Amino acid sequence: MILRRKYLRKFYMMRSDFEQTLIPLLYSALHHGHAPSVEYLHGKTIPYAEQPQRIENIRSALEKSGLVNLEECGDSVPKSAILKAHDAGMVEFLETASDRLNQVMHSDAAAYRPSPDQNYLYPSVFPVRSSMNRLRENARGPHGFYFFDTEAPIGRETWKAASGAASLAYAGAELILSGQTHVAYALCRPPGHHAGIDFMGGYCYVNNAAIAAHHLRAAGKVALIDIDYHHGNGTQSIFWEVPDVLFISLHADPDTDYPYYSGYADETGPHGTIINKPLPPGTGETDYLAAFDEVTPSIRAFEPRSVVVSLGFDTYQDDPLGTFQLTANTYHKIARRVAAFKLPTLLIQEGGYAVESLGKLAVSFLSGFIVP
Ligand code: SP5
Ligand code: ZN
Repeated sequence: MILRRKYLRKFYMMRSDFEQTLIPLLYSALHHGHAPSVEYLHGKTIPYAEQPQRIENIRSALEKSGLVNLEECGDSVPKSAILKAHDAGMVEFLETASDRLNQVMHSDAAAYRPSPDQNYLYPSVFPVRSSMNRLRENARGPHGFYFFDTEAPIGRETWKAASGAASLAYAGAELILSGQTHVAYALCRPPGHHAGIDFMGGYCYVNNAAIAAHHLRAAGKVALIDIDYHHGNGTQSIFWEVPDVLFISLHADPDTDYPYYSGYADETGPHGTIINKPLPPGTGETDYLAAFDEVTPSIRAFEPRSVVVSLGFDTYQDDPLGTFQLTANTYHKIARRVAAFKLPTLLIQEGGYAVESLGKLAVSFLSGFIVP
């Protein structure tokens, strides 16, 4: 982590244990290298919703708000930290796929005429169930062995961006472990919560929140609260059997919403440390906060030593992907509830696609951590 000294001094100035003047905002410019232009929907290509401007809008609004100290970080996450969350074969595939892009895409060139701006590999053949599990030895080609959908295309800079995002999450965990701050916000992009032990998809490659939570386990039990609109299927897979991480997810009912195949209330894990709260399409503030308040006693009973929030803004009323009806002020109310745990808290950026509104939503959320 590259931490500039002049900033370090500033956020040491805390008024008390759980009040501090400025919240570290961890940012890396590496995300710009990853910018697919399209995704598929029902046979059409549509603009890729997960675009770089999302992060820049959040960053500039937070900087203007005066709530944060911007910390620029490099690509510094140890490989061992990534491998706590992910299968080594998947990480190797991702790390090398960017470099092998020409070779990998060229193998399909006979079937189409690649255009010069076609710089992203979209896997589109996925192994299903037990009858298709022999691709592993041949997973270096343009297949979807490590993917569950077409929404995580790989470009030349994708690995660097994903590793850069994981570095922010890891650096945030370090800040908290060292006691330098009680709240930190990692401006991760690409997002991570759909990336599981050995699968990628849904705009996600490396599970930033999971890497941070694994690191924070060094200080005791961790509660990982996922408030993105979509079920954090990747995070759930990573912590399914981990008894000292409580995974709580509030999300759109998988009966009607992506990722469809997980996130039902009966998925509780072998240790009862998975809590899924599927909510109906169109859920508004009152019902959302009531659902949050319902899981609060379980979080307290778990007695975590730190909290990780998978912070998606796709629950916002104007989000183009979601159906929920949360307002900007709802995020302040959610944050007040999280802050009320009075635990060291790491915020990890996940989704949110109402690009022009993201800044005000992030400011509203962070303001919930500032004591008036
Ligand atoms: C990190 C994250 O939020 N990933 C989300 C990936 C969601 N992909 C959804 C694809 C289905 C889109 N359905 C569009 C419905 C528009 N009303
Ligand atoms: Zn989402």
